[in-house]
Amino acid sequence: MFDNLSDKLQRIFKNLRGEGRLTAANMEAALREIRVALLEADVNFRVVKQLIEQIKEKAMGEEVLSALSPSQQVIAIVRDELVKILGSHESKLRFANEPPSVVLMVGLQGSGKTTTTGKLARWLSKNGHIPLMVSVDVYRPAAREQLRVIAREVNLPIYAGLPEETTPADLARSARREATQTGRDVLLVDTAGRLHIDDQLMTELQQLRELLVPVEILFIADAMTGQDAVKSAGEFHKRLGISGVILTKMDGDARGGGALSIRQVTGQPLKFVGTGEKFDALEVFHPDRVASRILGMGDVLSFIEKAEEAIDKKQAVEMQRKLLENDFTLEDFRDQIRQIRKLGPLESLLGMMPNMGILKDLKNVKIDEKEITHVVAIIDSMTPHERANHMIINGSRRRRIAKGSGTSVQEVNQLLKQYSQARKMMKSFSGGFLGKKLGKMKLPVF
Ligand SMILES: Nc1nc2c(ncn2[C@@H]2O[C@H](COP(=O)(O)OP(=O)(O)OP(=O)(O)O)[C@@H](O)[C@H]2O)c(=O)[nH]1
Ligand SMILES: [Mg+2]
Repeated sequence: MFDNLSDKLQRIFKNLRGEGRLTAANMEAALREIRVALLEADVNFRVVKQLIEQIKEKAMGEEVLSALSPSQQVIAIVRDELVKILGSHESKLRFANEPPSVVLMVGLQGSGKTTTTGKLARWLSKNGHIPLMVSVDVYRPAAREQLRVIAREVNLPIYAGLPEETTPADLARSARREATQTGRDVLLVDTAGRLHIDDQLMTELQQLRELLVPVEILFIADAMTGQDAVKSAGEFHKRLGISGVILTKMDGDARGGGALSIRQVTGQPLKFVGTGEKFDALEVFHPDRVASRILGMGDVLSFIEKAEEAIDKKQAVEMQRKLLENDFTLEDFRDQIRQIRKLGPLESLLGMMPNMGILKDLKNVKIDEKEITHVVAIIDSMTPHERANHMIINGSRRRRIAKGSGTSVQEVNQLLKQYSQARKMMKSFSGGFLGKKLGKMKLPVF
């Protein structure tokens, strides 16, 4: 997501870098390009207009008279304004004082309500909550079964309903009772979707709202429908009063304009984004990090957070230190290879890394399990001394290591090459990474 926008903005900033100082003329040209880039990213035109006006006002005003270079100034201003339209703070999920907190999942057909209910239940349970799910979609025979299957997959409970419970209200009421009796603190209510916003759907949702008094009414929108998602969020808000939005299928929306327009157009915050079909593909929406990601500054924070989920905190801090200090030995390389398997799809990690531009070629690298086993065996066959200092591994040591690990000298050579490249890459992360070309790399990690 945001790939094109990010590329374009970086190019604009690069051009500004050559300018000695900001003038009305070069600023005007840059603003024109920024405007086009935003519109091409499918950002709502009113949002673009406002954004450009604000950037202009700031850039032309006294705030420009600082020690920063023109491109730094513009980046800072654009970033601030982006954060403003995205919402200055992340919008946390709200909880009721008296459990269970009821969360109503609403939206058009196929937007991802049921899938996101499963993802959110998983996210809640990972964050110290005890959720219960219920589907009140009584219209499509397979709908409730779908949530049952999902509940089994994420290994979390669902209220399945009794045969005589045939209306959404019946099911919702019983589910809430069950949540109270079994000490579940959040009840996620998956509702039926419609092709269009119609009165019947709205009446049903209004009834559920009155019955359940939900603490959150989350509008689930398909990001791939672009401005339509923004528009229907606005309509739902008018008629039902939503408290937040979850944009799904961000993995399929390269432009990302919906995410950039939701808050401004609907007045409601984007709380999460769905980034894949798997149940862990749900991310809290952090406006500041997303703004940084769009501007190509990477998203080291999201990366660390993701790493922390898989690796323990202490290790993550250590890894971060090593990344920054370039103190990255073969032993770390091996540990990282082991851990990377826990981190999930490489692509989603790479998207969060700084300077994605350079790393783009790596997007298609797949982790080969067999290769990992070999790499681990090779490193295990080294002496501690060798692991700490790869420079001493000469020809005879390489032969010994190959023999010891049941691999070949070529494989040992290849591994050492990969390791050196990884080190180089670490260095490029830790500072002065701009402009360094990494070239083609074939790595089992990163
Ligand atoms: N790639 C991708 N697919 C998603 C994401 N979220 C949902 N999907 C897919 O979108 C399709 C529809 O999802 P559902 O959860 O059934 O949508 P729904 O809103 O419950 O649909 P109805 O109940 O028919 O209104 C499924 O194939 C999901 O796997 C996402 O973040 N990324
Ligand atoms: Mg559904």
